Amino acid sequence: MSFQIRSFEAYQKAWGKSQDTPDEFWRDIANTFDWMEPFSSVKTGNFQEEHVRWFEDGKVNITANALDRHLPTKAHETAILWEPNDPNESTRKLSYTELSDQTCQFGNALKSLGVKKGDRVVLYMPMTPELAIAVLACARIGAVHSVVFAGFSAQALADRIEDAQAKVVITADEGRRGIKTTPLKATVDAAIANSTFVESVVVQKVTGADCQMESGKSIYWHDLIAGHSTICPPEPMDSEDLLFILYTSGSTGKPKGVVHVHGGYMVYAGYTFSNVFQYEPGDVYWCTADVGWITGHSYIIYGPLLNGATTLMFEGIPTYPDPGRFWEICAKHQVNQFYTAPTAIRSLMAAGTEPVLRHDLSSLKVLGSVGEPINEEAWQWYHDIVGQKRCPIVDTWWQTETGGIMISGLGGLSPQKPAHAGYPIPGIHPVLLDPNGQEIKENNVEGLLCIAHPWPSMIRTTYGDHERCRNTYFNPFPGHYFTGDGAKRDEHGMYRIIGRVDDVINVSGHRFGTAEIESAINETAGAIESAVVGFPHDIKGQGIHAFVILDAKSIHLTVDQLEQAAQNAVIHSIGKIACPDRIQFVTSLPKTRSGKIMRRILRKVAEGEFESFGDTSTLLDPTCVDLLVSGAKQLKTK
Ligand code: 7RM
Repeated sequence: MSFQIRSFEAYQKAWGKSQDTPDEFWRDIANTFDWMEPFSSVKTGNFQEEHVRWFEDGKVNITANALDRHLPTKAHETAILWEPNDPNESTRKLSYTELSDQTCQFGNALKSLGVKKGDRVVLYMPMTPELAIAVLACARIGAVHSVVFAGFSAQALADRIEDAQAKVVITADEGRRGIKTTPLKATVDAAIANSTFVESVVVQKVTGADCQMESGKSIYWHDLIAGHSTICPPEPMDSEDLLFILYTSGSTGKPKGVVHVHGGYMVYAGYTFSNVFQYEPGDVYWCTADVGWITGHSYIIYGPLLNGATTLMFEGIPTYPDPGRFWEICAKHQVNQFYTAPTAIRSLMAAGTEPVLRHDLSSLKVLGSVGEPINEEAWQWYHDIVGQKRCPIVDTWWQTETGGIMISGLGGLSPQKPAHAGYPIPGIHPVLLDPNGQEIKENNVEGLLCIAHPWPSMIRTTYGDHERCRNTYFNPFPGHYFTGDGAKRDEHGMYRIIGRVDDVINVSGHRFGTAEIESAINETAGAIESAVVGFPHDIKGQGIHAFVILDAKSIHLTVDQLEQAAQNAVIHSIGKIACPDRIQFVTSLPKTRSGKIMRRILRKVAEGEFESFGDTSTLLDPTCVDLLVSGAKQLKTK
């Protein structure tokens, strides 16, 4: 791509240009893509206005850029390389022609179900090529995809389907991860039992397990596509038309539907993929995320395909059949860029170096990290053992809301420092603010990480509730986008992300709001009130510690029964991934006279920090702290 930066000096120049003449900077990059009609302005509006629009009046379809554009030169090159859960099953390869044909065919099939431009389609699928095909097919016909991670419960799926008012749900009979199978179709059935919106359910056969296929509503993928043409012209979309909704947790209330659009998202995902990973033609790139998260959207599907890359998709888990699986796949497919999460690195680190060293990893050129701060020990292991001290690490900081990587080194070009995400991507202007909104100009001081100017793939709205979007991201510090993260900048201008400053817990790189988990726990019979905090966890980054107050009627139950009930409540309303690691039953919570829970105290207790609680004079009942401490000391940890 003509926008690929090739030296650190060129990066500095590009960043400078992006600040001096931002419209010119983004116009040139946007014009490397195919537009059906040119845009009349690069950017309209700013953070203080209701809306920011990019590439207004331009007509575009992201799939025309991710597929059609490559057909003249890459028709037979591999677009998607798929590695199944079971290493003895065969790999699948889809060339750009095959991916394009199957996308078009499935697009036509969706149209036959009545899906029209602007309709929402929910995808609840395992990591198969069909998931990528379904995503692209929605975009192709102008439908809005909303992928829901296949580990979420029926309740969580139902909430998302209802919020998006989805017309069609696409799923599979079962998902396979390691030795486990999950009944996806049955979960969808439970989720849509009371839905008034869902008209059809499309089911990919993965394991061949029997599923209930109610006639007139459910149809198998292979039956649905039969007879449909592989020609489906890309729907001309306004640059600002919705591409997808992806739900993510915040500090309050239900998960928010983060909205991204065709034009700006395309430009930024394409630009960042090329530059951060320094992808070169012929390389094999692998991101181990699930498409159910933003990382999978931007850096398994869209970013790589926009660049005509070969993107590897893996159905399974890092530890099946053994903890050498990632490295076996890297060697088997000669992976050049490998992108994973610190939690995976830490868990594989625990398996020792032998599973890594028994594979030939000489093809690797760039290693990436995403999802949470990477601790120095994990960084060093990744660098020394996986990368053999040869490969640069790009520690990529970004969010569902940002659409693409915001702060990161560019593979092999930028100076690197363990645990530091590094420098901003051209076009991105990070600032650190104090709680009063004053900019912190000194170095090595922690501040609230904000972004000073709009960028093309910024969140457009939270679906169905623009007010919530304004209040969460743009109103806290007028004129800025507020990230919810704390960060420090060193004397060289490199950023180190410290972590969330709000009530969001990051478990294995997955975000959960404490409020969301608390309301799940409060559904438990006998639970009166609860408070949830994160604590440092060796593998997961953060674990979940729940403090729960029970009513007197629950006293006949054993602690194990009560604990099980509370955990089941969370599994039921969110999914296993949000299950608390520890549940501590308490008789009271540390509240101020105004009734606010002092979470600072709970965090200290959960961290095993049993002294120096600071000022507790505003507590209604200061003796509550001693009880919390003695309870925590007795708690058996799992
Ligand atoms: C891409 C993604 C976003 C939150 C974000 C941070 C944390 C992500 C890093 C990181 C330190 C990183 N989207 N985070 N990447 N913290 N260094 N490289 O993860 O919406 O699911 O989460 O994740 O707290 O606000 S996300």
